Amino acid sequence: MASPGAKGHHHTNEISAKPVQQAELVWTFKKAGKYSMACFEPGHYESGMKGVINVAAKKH
Ligand SMILES: [Cu+2]
Repeated sequence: MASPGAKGHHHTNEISAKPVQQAELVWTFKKAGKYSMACFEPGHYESGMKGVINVAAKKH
């Protein structure tokens, strides 16, 4: 994924880490549902580095 200032697009909902580094992205989902997530390093998405986050509705 692109880091700030790097070529390409950058969104607030993305994060990048170098090999062996760790990084954290905290995201608050406002609605239940299925959300797609993926890695956009060249070739990664095509290799299957993607998934779906299933956000369950809050139990009352
Ligand atoms: Cu990747």
